[in-house]
Amino acid sequence: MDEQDVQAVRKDRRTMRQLGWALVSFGLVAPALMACGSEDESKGLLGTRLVINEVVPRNTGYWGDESGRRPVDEFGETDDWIELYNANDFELRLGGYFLSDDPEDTLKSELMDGLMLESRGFLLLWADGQPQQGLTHLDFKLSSTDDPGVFLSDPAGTLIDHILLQPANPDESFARIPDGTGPVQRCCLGTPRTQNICWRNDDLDLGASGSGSDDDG
Ligand SMILES: [Ca+2]
Ligand SMILES: [Ca+2]
Repeated sequence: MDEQDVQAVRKDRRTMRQLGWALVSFGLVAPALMACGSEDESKGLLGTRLVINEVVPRNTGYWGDESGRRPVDEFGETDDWIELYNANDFELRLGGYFLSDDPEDTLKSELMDGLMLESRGFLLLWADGQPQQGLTHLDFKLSSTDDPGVFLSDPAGTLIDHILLQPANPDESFARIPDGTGPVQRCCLGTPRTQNICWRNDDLDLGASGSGSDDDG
């Protein structure tokens, strides 16, 4: 799909996107600043089997896994990341799908031909605004304070899934538990390219006594 085609899809699907965002907005009712481990109710709008499984909007490269793997891209950059999950029983071609951080411009970053996702597989995409770095690099960066969420649209431009974001601490994750179908939980650490597990303050040996006296209502 070339740039002209993308523009045509944008025009044709504007009404659909506006309808989709109206539905999304319905769930955007004054999200309070929650602690890690709390739940949101973001769900796929159309019951799609390709979903946004996890988002880390303030990645610093830390991961509690003992394997030594760190969530950094091929260039060693600690870019923010989005994990997709294919809940289908078959492999998916991801070329033509769209991701965005803007509910009013949901066709911001088109996934390119060549990106495949196996059945029950995870794919990590870097929200770094550096598409020149490869197929897994998106046209936008996430802002942990300004972006309302992450939005996934199918090749027809129809919004099929979203995860709403809230102001996040470093390395906090917004993750569906269980993978692919569950509600979104706010977790203390991400699980890049693996099954979502919600690390909570009590699970982590951070050498501190846990939450303080945040006046978040
Ligand atoms: Ca990068
Ligand atoms: Ca994960």
